[in-house]
Parts: sequence; C-alpha cells; structure tokens
Amino acid sequence: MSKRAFITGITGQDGSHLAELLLKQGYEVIGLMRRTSTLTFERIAHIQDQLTLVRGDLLDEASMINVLSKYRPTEVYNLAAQSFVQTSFEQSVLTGEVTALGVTRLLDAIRIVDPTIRFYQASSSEMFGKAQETPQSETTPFYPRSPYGVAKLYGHWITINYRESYGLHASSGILFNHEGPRRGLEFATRKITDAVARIVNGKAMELRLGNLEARRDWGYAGDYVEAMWLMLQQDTPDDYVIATEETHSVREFCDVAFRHVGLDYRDYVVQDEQFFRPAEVDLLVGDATKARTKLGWSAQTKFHDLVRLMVDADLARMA
Ligand code: NDP
Ligand code: GDR
Repeated sequence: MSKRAFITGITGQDGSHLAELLLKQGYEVIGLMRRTSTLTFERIAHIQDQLTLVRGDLLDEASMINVLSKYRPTEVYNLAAQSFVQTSFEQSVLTGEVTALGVTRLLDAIRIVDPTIRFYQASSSEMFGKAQETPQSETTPFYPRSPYGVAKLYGHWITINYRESYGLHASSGILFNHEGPRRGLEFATRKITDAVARIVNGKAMELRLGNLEARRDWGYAGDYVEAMWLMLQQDTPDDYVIATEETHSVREFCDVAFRHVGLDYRDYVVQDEQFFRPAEVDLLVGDATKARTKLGWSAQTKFHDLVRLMVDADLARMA
C-alpha cells in the first residue's frame, strides 16, 4: 500500500521541502491550504501537479476532520503556524489560536478519524527562550520569551499529553532555526541575503536591522525535513532536538553575507529600534545527540555554506 501523508503549512518554507522529500520517497502528498485572496503557491509551483491541495484552516476543526476522513493519510505533519516571533507580540491571541490551539484541533481530528495516524508536531527552540542551560537538549527546562514561544510550548505539551493519554504515535521535533532560499523575507537571515543582492544590484543603499548580538543555531531547511520524516518512521514516538550544534550572531551572519560579495556590512547595516523585540532570546545552541544516536540524523549544511548558498540564490533570483 502506498504511503499517504498530509502536510499542514505546505505553502511555507518547510512544507515545500518536506513535500519534495516525501514525493521522492513515493508518498502521495496531500497539502492543506487556507483560503487567501491571492495564491501562495510560489514555493510549491514546481511540484504542484504532483500534489493534492485541499482547502482548510487550523482555526476550523471540521475542515480537518473532513480532509482526514476523505484522504485517510497514514502520516500527518503539522507545520502550519503563525510562525513569525515579532508578529506574535502584535497578534498574540491569533498566534495562540493557530499555533497553540490549532494543534489540539488537529490532534482531536486524528482521534476522531483514525488514531493510528502518525503525527509530527513542529515544535521550536523558541520554547527554550531565556535558556536555562547551554547547549539546550530535550531535558532543558523551557522559558519562552514571546507569545509565539508560549504558543509553541502549548503545542508541544498537548502533543505529549495526547501521546500519553490516548496512545497516539505523536512526535515533537524541537527544531532550531533553519533557513534557506525559500525562507520568508521578514526573517533575519533572508532579510540580510535579500538586502545583499539588492545592494549589489543597486536597488538598495542600506539594511535596517534590530539586535545584531542575538545568537542562533542556524541550519538548512532541506536537511531538517529529513529529521521530521525519520521521527515518524520510528517504532516509538518521541521528542527530538534538531540542530547544527553551532551558534553565531546576527552580526556574524551579516559579516559573512556581505564579505561573500566583497562588501563590508558596517557600511550598510543600520540599527533600527522598530526591529527590536519587547523580550529577546539572546542565545540558542542545540545538543542534537539524541537525534544523532537514535535517528542517525545530523546537520549536513553548516553556517558558512548556508549563508553563501542563500546569498547566491538571491543574487541569481535578481539577475
Ligand atoms: P512558514 O511561515 O514559512 O509557513 C507557515 C505555514 O503555515 C504557511 O504554509 C501558512 O500558510 C500556514 N498557515 C498559517 N496559518 C495557518 C492557518 N490558520 N491554517 C492553516 N495554515 C496556516 O513557516 P516554516 O515553514 O518556516 O516553519 C514550519 C513550522 O515549523 C512552523 O510551525 C514554525 O513555527 C515551525 N518552526 C520553524 C522553524 C524555522 O526555523 N523555520 C524552527 C522551529 C519551528 P500561508 O502560505 O497561507 O501563509
Ligand atoms: P526567530 O527568527 O525569532 O529566531 O524565529 P528571526 O529570523 O525572526 O530572528 C532571529 C534573530 O534576529 C534578530 N534580528 C532580527 N530579526 C528579524 N526578523 N528582523 C530584523 O530586522 C532583525 N534584526 C535582528 C531577532 O531579534 C532574533 O534575535 C525563527 C522562526 O522561524 C520561528 O518560527 C522558529 O520557531 C524559530 O526561528 C526557531
């Protein structure tokens, strides 16, 4: 029997990479799309004819029950979320509805339609927030610093709770930042590499950023979706930290990106109060030992290669 996967958030960065991976593995892939006034197919246009795209929303439980009943997937990957930390301070209730309660709606839909479905929840290193130890592993205490982080923590615990209460095969991947050419333009890394390409092409003179000292464990999205899939292939559901185990500052990211095109970031980067956050996550770096030993997964693309591949992709896009 062919494997059938249902992906929420298929139009997002990770959804597009995961859909590619599952198609390559021979899966039939069903993707959830919410209704929008313009199409958001950009990241999946190249594989669109191989996907089954269905309408629905994490805010609407019946739409998920209907999709699961109609297509009867064997695996569900919940990647949909209001995923931008800055926006979560401005739209905290919406973030809670989608990013937190949306997980419960989907888990309930699974319980109603078919409790044997394997479930992946996209948890986040933002749950560590004001990190209580370094590096952060599956046993590090959580201390979220944004409505987004708080919402993700709810999603994480409800996944564990449904696993323990109802025996669902539900796993949670605590993924550290992962980026790439398909990253949304508002996130720091893509904002930087897009600006580098615009500056090189004479379309911009400066880049306005917030906190340059924040440190993140940045990996490549294409590597990380493999870990999601591996989690659902295990006999037993579990939670895993997925990270490169390196940390770098936003300033270092700027330095490497601008140097890649022969420029000095200090001539272009301007700090702007509007991009600072009410509460910041200063330093994240993961300990991915469990994923390495149990899943056989490790990050293939490291920081410098990631920065260069993103700059090159933005340069090519603008050429
Ligand atoms: P994106 O922001 O690129 O994609 C988010 C997706 O969620 C989009 O497809 C979006 O649809 C969809 N979506 C938003 N709201 C709803 C809703 N109400 N109902 C249905 N779909 C909705 O995120 P990423 O691909 O970067 O991340 C994927 C997941 O992983 C997210 O849950 C994110 O929080 C989490 N995560 C991401 C990390 C990262 O570094 N990228 C790290 C750790 C966790 P639309 O196209 O219509 O906007
Ligand atoms: P993050 O990613 O908050 O880690 O969440 P983001 O790229 O938005 O910020 C990373 C760090 O850069 C600092 N920063 C700026 N950020 C943005 N967006 N824009 C700026 O101008 C800017 N200047 C400095 C931020 O303050 C922050 O410290 C991402 C999302 O994908 C989440 O969904 C995911 O869960 C986590 O990664 C892991």
